[in-house]
Amino acid sequence: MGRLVAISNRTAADAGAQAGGLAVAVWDALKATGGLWAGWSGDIVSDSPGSKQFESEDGVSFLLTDMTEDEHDGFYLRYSNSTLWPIFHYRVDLATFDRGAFDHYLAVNERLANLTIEHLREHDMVWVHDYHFLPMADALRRAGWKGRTGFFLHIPFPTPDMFRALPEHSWLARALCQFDLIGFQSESDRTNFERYLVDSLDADASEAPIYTVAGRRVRVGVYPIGIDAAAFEEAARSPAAGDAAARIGRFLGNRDLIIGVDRMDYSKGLPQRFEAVGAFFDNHPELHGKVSVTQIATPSRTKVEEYRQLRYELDQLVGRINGDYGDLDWIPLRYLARSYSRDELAGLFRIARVGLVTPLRDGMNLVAKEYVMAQDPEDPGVLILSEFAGAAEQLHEALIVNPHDRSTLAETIRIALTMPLEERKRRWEALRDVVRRTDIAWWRDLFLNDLRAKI
Ligand code: GDG
Repeated sequence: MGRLVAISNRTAADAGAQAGGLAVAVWDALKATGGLWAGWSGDIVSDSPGSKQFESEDGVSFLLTDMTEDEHDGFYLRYSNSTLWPIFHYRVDLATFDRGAFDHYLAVNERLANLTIEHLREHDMVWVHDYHFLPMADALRRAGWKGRTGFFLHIPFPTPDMFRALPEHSWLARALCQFDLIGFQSESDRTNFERYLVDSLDADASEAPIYTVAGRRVRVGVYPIGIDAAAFEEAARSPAAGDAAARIGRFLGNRDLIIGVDRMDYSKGLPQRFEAVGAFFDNHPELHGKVSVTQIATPSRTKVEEYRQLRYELDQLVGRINGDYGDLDWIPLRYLARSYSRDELAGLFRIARVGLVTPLRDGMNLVAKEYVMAQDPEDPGVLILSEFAGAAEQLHEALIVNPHDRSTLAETIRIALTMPLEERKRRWEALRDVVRRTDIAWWRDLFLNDLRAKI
């Protein structure tokens, strides 16, 4: 049996990625067959990027390359995060288009492909992750690789019209078809991609979900990513979780907590969420002093201008809402622009009466699943979830909302706060069952089984 070879921008070898669910799943899969993990070292050098290879104690090999400043700027900051990310999240208004950035994007894909292929063996299976590497299979094929190669997109796939806003859409989609299997988070992402294939690339759909594009067969599928449900449940009962809950408890007194935890990203709908919180306090003077919202917004991509503007906008909004509704002994909306450990987050989720997960677009959203697993079975909180998160296709028993609809979101917060225990339990048990059943190991096996299967 061949090994598994994973390619992703960040790998478990770099501390920043270590806590994530993806790192855990890929790591477990690689350990099982003594695999290889290729990606970026996290280092930026002024010229001639080096690469290194080393083996971990678990027998997993890492193959990591540095990036030059120009590559980091063109490949990562500009094409990946200022062109693809906004378009795939339906924000064509925020996208920048720049041929030079695209050239760097291709060059980095090609360089990593050429480096990886030197280490590939005949029966290996390659699993590529996310929008940074849409052309990876194409680059590998051109370097002579014929083996099984799959791709998983962690972010949404936009509607065909939105995708066509990318000047390079047709080239990118054809390159993507060099994979054997393309996996999406949700049915809606898959449908968007299939429509694009048929309408724009004239794909033969008679054997769907296998499509023939320019004589090549490619399979598409839906693989909603999960979390390590058991580990998160445990994290919520850890000493660090208890300490975090006790600390925030001293601030809260007997007030109810509403929690949000997101990377500070415009896709997460934070300004809209804050506006809805303002509307909620406006509509419910009787709840002033009785409820407090805490939003943890972990700074992200701070070198990209749109993210700096978002930070500025959030600072202003929070100031206004607390100025309007706060009192001598009460802060309605607390906003913490910093990160906490996974255990601490789990502790905060556990004591929060309501979890607010209201992205404008999200591939899946793991916070929604983490909030569910952290709850106390005897007294569970209520999840409010955006209909535009991939997770909404699975978590039907959440209170599903349109994050743009401020007044309904405000009203949903009130409904969540006053929901009777019996209904909270019923909804939560259904949610917990889904999150447990479709956990990270389920996701990994589902994808890898399809990748292994003949097409
Ligand atoms: C992309 C897609 C898809 C957040 N703050 C801290 C922290 N986090 C953790 C959360 C969660 C993860 O980061 C965020 O995952 P999400 O899924 O919510 O969102 P993205 O980062 O945008 O992830 C998304 C995902 O990929 C997986 O495919 O679901 O749609 O956009 O685990 O808990 N973790 C720690 N401290 C923090 O302050 N330790």
